[in-house]
Amino acid sequence: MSSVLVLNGPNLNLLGTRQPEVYGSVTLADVEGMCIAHGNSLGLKVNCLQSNHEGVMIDAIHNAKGTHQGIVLNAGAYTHTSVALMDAIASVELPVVEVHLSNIHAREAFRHKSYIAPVALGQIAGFGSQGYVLALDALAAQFAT
Ligand code: DHK
Repeated sequence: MSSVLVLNGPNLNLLGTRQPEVYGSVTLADVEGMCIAHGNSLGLKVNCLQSNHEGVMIDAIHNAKGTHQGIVLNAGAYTHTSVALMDAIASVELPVVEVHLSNIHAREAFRHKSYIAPVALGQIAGFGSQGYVLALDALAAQFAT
């Protein structure tokens, strides 16, 4: 059975109460539960991690090599700043699907730039928590090829 890491970055622990008009009213626990259940339906084992710390996220990406076959990543604001996360993804050579709850391209200009996008399989943005489900579908399809 393939394993997928669902990795959420800074401030996503506050989902549900944080700017619900932007990020929706579902909590991180809801998102993670949805990912585990949808993963099950696809025959994927889903492990979830959230951290507010860039180094912890980098360690999690390194540790995913050999233990997971793909990553669903919402790097939060590190998306727009972190060369280190980009390098970590490039180093482990695992398929990564970049997810954003909001449509980052319809927001402030500084959110249009993603350091994750060049090293990701693809990007899903603007579909709220459904984006995580779509990302798991994309990885499952990738594993089947
Ligand atoms: C989440 C964040 O925390 C922001 O910093 C990003 C992303 C967008 C999201 O839409 O999920 O800019």
